[in-house]
Amino acid sequence: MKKRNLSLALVAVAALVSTLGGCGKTPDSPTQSNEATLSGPDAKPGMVASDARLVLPVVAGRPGVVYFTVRNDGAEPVTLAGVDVSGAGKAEMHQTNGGSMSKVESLPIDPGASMVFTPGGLHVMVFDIAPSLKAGGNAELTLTFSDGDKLSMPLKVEAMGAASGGSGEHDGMEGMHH
Ligand SMILES: [Cu+2]
Repeated sequence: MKKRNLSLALVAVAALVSTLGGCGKTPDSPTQSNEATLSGPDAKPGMVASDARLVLPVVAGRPGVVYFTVRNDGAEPVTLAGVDVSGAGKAEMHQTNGGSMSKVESLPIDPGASMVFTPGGLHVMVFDIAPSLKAGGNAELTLTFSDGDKLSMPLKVEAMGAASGGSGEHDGMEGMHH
């Protein structure tokens, strides 16, 4: 399992290098310069994120919710310590448990593990959403890790109910455990 994930990571590195550099030289393993490429301020090495979407609230001014998947392809455990959505005042990680939800301050991710933020489970609650964020548009989701590294990705903006019919988990705030 570990070996397979390492292979995937190397494939990802090779793909990124060929995309960015086009130098025609694909190294067998990450070199110093590759690591520099991947460890920029907005690309934590070994972390892969996908499927990020922001579901807008039905009523303007209420919180929205972000779902995404993040995978640790690195060799070390990491801890997701915060989230940020461009155009929003505040974003918090939450965990839904049955009918209520609680705030998640930090989220450890083991090597090879994925964290899936999905309706009914982990999610990001987004407050003070700017009117400029409209269904069909795009924003940016930035993850901040406990070591200060960040990972940014495009965020699709959707209307409530567009994809799943809505989970209802953000219909009310009475279940919050703050
Ligand atoms: Cu929530």
